[in-house]
Amino acid sequence: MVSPFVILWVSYPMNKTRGSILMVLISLLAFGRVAAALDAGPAPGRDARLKWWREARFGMFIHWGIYSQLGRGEWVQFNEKIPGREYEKLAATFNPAKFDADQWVKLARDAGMKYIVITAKHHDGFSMFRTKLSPFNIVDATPFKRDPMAELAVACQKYGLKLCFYYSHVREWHNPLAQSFEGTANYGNFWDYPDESRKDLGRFVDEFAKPQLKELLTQYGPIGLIWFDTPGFLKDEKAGECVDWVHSIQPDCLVNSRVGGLQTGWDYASVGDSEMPRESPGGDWESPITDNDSWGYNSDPNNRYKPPGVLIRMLAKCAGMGGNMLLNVGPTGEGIIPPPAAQQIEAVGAWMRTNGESIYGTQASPFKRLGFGTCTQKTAKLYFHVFDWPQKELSIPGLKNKIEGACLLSDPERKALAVTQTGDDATVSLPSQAPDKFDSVVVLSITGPAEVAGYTPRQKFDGSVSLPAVDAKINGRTARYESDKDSIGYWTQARDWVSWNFRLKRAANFEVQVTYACDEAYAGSEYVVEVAGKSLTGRVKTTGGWSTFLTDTPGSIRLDAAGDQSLAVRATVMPKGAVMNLKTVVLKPL
Ligand code: H79
Repeated sequence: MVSPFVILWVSYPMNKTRGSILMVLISLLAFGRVAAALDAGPAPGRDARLKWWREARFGMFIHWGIYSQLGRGEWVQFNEKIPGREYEKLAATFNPAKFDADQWVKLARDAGMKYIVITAKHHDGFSMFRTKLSPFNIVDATPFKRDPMAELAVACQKYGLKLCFYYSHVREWHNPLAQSFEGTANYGNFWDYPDESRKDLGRFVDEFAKPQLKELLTQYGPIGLIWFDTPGFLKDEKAGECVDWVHSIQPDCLVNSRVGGLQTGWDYASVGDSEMPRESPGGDWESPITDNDSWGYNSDPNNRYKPPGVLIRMLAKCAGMGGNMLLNVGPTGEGIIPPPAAQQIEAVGAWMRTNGESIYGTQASPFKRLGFGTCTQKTAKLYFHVFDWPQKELSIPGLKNKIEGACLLSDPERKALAVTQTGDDATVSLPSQAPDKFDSVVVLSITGPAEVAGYTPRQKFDGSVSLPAVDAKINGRTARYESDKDSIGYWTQARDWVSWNFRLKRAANFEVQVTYACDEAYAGSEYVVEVAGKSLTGRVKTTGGWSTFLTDTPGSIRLDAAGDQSLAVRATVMPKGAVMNLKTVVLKPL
């Protein structure tokens, strides 16, 4: 799986002195089990339950609680070790006069989202709904006195969205029974409740979490899904009980994978927080992605909101990998969605009104990789999401189906675009201007289910050929593709070598550009690039580290024959224990 370390680092910029080891441990604890869990098999009723969710592809996540008043995220109590007595005072001042359920749900609806998932109770233990289980709740402990979940249920009904709840079933800082110690770290409330022997996660789940879930599942009509988080050391058996509990109260309510560790039985997988997988994790999956640097409201003026182009492309990429995007907003203590967030989401909505057909109810791309963007599909339709608009034509590599027609999704007349197909190579003529700055969708009608040949890199319109690590054939013992660095690493044996097949349209003189990284202690290997019976030699220099990539140009080469070619990179001399981390070989026409 993609290292959640990177994602956490991005999501939670923190003091570097806390160190990266901590981050790795956290990642393993929070998400390390998701990869294994993705293999959960079908269970009775699961397909039926998932029908709306598979169609939806896009939802809104809302992190809102009494912490929103402070503007330092939902972890503020833990980060600042605020004593419970002190933290409880935040309830007395919580009066979100500007909260308007209708407005929030309408914003989500206008953005093209089909469900909202709101924090019913986060780790701070404050219930944002009417509950008999604890007086520490929005109805009984605040001057606001209203139950926002009841109001959201009405609005969701009105706009046709599914209401769903985030519920922290394991980690809690208010209830003294909740889990603290998580093996290597303690993310519980150890400042108010230092005696670990008095904690009892099993009792917490049975006596508190389950009864609260029952309230959530009986007070607001049909609930789309329960979004569990941070299972920590919850026993598989207990996690299974939580799943069964939800299904026994509302059989159609979905449960995400973070209910527990390795166990099966949940309905779909949540990947890491703000994780954008590099390739499809397979199965039914969703990525929770926040629209800024935080989940709960962050008032820091340096807080960055993701621009619409980033959000639109993330949504298309999720859909292109067969998954959903759950886009988070953090409303303020006054109850408003921060205006920059609302504006970005409205812009995504404008794109969705034109291009929603290429997102809803689609399936993952049949192509392993497309240089210009991604692809989604429905029966007899392929939607190419073009992020980087090419000059004149779009080349589609390795499509075996007959193409019946092509058009731009944004064109109200659906004017036909010219298509040429030779063998499994297809090109679609494009207007010179991209219809959308971020993602223009080209629709192909095809016969039958999409059939795609193994990917062979093609010469681009500008005559260049790009051979990325991900498409290389790796011949040998230890060398392998590393997705986190998008390069070929572990090249520790001189006899290992890599090669690519590629297709040339026009003969030319090419400069050979090799992009690699090499740590100082390992520099000095000699490599050769072999193509069409010719070879060039280069020496590996240090780039400053294994993830710092530089481009080397060992020379130029003439390729005469158009057609299928093959290029290999080998090591001839390896004085230290490794060759390089090889990212790409590019042939640039001179
Ligand atoms: O609800 C959001 C997060 O609060 C929750 N999941 C998403 C959807 C989450 N809980 N735990 N984690 C994520 C991972 C733990 C991150 C931590 Fe930290 C890093 C805990 C301590 C260091 C972030 C930075 C929180 C406090 C400091």
